[in-house]
Amino acid sequence: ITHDVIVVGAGIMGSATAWELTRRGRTVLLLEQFDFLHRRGSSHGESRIIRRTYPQDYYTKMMELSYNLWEEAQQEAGVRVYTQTGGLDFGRRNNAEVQGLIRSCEVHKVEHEVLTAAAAMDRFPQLRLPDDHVAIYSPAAGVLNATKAVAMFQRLATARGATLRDRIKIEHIGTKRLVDGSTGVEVLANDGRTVFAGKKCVIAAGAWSKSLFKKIAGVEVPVEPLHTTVAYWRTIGTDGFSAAKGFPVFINYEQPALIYGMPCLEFPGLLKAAFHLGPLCDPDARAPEPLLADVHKYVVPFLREKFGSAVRTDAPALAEGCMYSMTPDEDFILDFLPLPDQPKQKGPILVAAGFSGHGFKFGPLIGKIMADLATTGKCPEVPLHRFALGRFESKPSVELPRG
Ligand code: PYC
Repeated sequence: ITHDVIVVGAGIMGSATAWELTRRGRTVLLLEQFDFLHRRGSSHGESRIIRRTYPQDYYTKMMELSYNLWEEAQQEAGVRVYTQTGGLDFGRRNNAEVQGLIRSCEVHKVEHEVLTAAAAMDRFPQLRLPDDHVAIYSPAAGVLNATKAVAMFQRLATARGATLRDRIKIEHIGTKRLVDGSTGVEVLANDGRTVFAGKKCVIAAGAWSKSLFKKIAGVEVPVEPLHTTVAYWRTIGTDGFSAAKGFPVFINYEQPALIYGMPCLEFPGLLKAAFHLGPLCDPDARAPEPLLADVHKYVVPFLREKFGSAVRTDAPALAEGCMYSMTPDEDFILDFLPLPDQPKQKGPILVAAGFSGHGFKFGPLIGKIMADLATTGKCPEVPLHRFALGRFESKPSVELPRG
């Protein structure tokens, strides 16, 4: 059989893409290299932040669409994966990202309040902010339950007729002439025998994107796999950090990278706080354990400074490794993959990659964009030029006239 679309990778992006395609009546095969809902990639765990407060106004705009799609998926599935907690973004008043974020909220009419450091500490007495800081409170921010969300999209796609197969590692994806004369795809598994045929293929391979693109198209794409570490911390003698009491998800705009966190929600008394970077890694050889060097270097001082003795910082109560797929500009890659024989054409293979540690909240919107591209070749609702693969091509240097 020839599937309308073969989706490679059953993390949040691939699973949401499978759902969206089945909503449009397409036949879909969703392939996963490990077990469904495994913990070796970037889509597992209890929580991810959802928010519209972005310094880049295009993400703020895109998140309006994404919030609506999360709601549609939850309605259809009859489960809730979003918990509204409110969000607090803070940093130095003159920080360019903080300024951009406030502007972006104003332009896109995101409900928010800009608080002085004193007003923020009044509202959240657990927090200590220096005078030169501001905080932006946004009520619609919250937490997405990550693994549950991936399972939700897989269940929705299955209910609408998608075929799901796990433990299928891909060896190659090539083009194939279909009986109607169009160019389709052939996906070869690494057992060397199993072949799947499709009209289109969407690759949502997360941290495996770079090696897969190189293997199938010979293209070098700067999507670097990073090993990051999430950590939970014991709070002391107060439930003031609990989501139920109104403590928000938070992001501190800091150098060399954001520190972010979530209220006590998934585990009573445990606050999540983590550093938004990590060392380069090999996704196949990486040991799964947390790496605590960055946690001690960046997160512990943050907790001591911002929450004082209300959080125990000798060691995290719980920590887990995860991966990011970082692009140099931290913008996503949503595009057609150029093939060696047709470098300029929109071929049948599409890529969704480079989510750079902040993509989860866009899951159903990425599903819609990839479904639009796979079925119509364009996505009028979301300008995609920022997410083009071509932005990484080195520009020819201007040659000065001699003489
Ligand atoms: O969800 O945007 C986000 C985020 C920032 C840092 C970690 N997660």
